[in-house]
Amino acid sequence: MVLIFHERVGLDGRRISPFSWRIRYALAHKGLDPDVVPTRFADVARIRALSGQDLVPIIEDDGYVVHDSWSIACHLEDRYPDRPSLFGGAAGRGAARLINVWSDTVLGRAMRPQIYADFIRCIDPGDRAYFRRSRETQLGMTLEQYSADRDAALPAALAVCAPLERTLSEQQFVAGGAPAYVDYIIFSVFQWARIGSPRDVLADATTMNATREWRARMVAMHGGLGDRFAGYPIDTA
Ligand SMILES: N[C@@H](CCC(=O)N[C@@H](CS)C(=O)NCC(=O)O)C(=O)O
Repeated sequence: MVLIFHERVGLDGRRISPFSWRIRYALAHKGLDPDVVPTRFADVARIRALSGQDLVPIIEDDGYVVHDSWSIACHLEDRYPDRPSLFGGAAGRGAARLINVWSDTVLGRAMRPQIYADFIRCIDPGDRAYFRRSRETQLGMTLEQYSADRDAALPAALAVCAPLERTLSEQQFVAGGAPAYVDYIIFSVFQWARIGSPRDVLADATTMNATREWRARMVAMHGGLGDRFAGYPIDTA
């Protein structure tokens, strides 16, 4: 078996993508140890030639190419059914689809202004101009303008997590007594925020105690996977 993981990297190999983080955790959950191809934004021609589109993560599994984190998770589940399950069956997969969409559209968007003005420094210096130009075109403003009101916006960003906090105050993991892909999806957004900014969005939130404790459990699992790579830059570049 030849398994290759094309993973987004930033400054000095930092792992900066929430989509890649959820696949990193899914691979660890399945006990799979792929060859990793660190992928910068500048590597888009290679990614396009490989997969016919521009985004990572991508998995090559014995030559079979899968892109999009949700499709990759489904592929891993179907291809390695004898290893620990990511979804816990068809109903679990269906519910995980909702969590995936919620994380990308509601949670991710709520967190983005919290970190974007800092996040640029986590990106490889050679990719920063592209990142700034592409995101500022999408947003219609500078990254700094987008994040300017983030302190005032934080309570609203955390309010979208109220159902998460309630769930985690009643059970250890989103999936119940043990973690599964739903945990990896949601955690990947908090991990992105954790690595992408020196400002901890959960630090002072008394309404987020269970989520903060869950995040610490998630960081520690799979041999401390959440701390395996460098976090927010301490350089001043
Ligand atoms: N729906 C995709 C989204 C992946 C995605 O948006 N990846 C971004 C962040 S690493 C990317 O590759 N962007 C390339 C670019 O902006 O040029 C998934 O779940 O994998």
